[in-house]
Amino acid sequence: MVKTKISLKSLKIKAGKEMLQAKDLKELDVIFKQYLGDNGELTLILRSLKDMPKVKKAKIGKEANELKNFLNIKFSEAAAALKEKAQKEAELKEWFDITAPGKKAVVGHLHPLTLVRRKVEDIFESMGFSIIEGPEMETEWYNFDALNIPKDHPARDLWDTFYLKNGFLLRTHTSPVQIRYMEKNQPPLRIIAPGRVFRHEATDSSHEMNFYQVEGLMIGKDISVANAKAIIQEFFQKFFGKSAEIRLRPSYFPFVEPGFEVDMKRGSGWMEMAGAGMVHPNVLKNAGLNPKEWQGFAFGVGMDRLAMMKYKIDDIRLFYGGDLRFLQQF
Ligand code: FA5
Repeated sequence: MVKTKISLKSLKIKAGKEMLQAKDLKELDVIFKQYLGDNGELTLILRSLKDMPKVKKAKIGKEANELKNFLNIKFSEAAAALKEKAQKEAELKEWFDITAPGKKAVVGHLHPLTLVRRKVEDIFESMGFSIIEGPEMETEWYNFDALNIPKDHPARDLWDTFYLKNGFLLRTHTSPVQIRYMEKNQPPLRIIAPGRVFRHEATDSSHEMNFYQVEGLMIGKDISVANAKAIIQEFFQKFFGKSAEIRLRPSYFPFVEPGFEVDMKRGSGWMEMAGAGMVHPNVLKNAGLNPKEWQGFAFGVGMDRLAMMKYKIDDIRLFYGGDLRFLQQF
């Protein structure tokens, strides 16, 4: 008994010393096996327990198992330390060419439609307009009824959209924001509402089913068509430069009276850029305002069309294709 006890004690010291001397994981593994491998010194002691008398077996068994746990812990600590040491040495050894050119960080940039939106916002802010946002998922009331487009009105076909299972729809224009804003804010007021809109329609080079508009609304006691024309013209000239040529063409929108379309000269022809008009009395009423007291104008500009004209892009679908060859030009 005394002998085994001594040998357990000296085994502990010896194993501890050897472990510390191991220069790498390979050496450590050899030492581990020497004690705890199949025929390791401690393994042999543990295996011999079964032949010992009961009392001795209990005592030595306890101590030998404690030593086994102790050595296992020490081995894994030593292995972790050696691993860390090896890693540090490898890092130091790694050759570093200080003359090599640095890696260029890839810097992203804004999408052309974002650039346009920011410019539009800057211009209108400089003219005293506030920037308001409305939801893309709308109710039929705000997108149609409140804008003087009741259920069976043929104009609903012009703004056909995607109806959602939850009873909402995807807004076809930014005009619902007019109502939402007037409900909560007393005139005089001037706002723009930029945002994403959706249409259930076939796409072509100038039409998308998902695009961006910016709504404008100015209400006061005596706001007239002359104000509308002046603001719209000022905006186009600030956005495109003094040479920008626009025309107002009579048109029909149920939520304005009179209504017109704003076209911009492109080459030998014209491109439709916006709808506009004097806010219809029914729209004012639907938003809780007295049309005898208040009047004003509204407009809705296609922001994709602004970007197309500004950057001379002939196909609207390029904005949504995600083609980096196109996007990296901005
Ligand atoms: C409207 O959406 C009206 N809400 C505009 C308005 C507001 C009129 C306030 C009067 C008062 P319209 O459907 O014409 O109107 O669209 C307005 C502008 O959005 C168009 O002039 C055009 O520039 C752009 N646009 C319309 N449809 C598309 C489309 N499918 N793809 C890209 N741009 C479009």
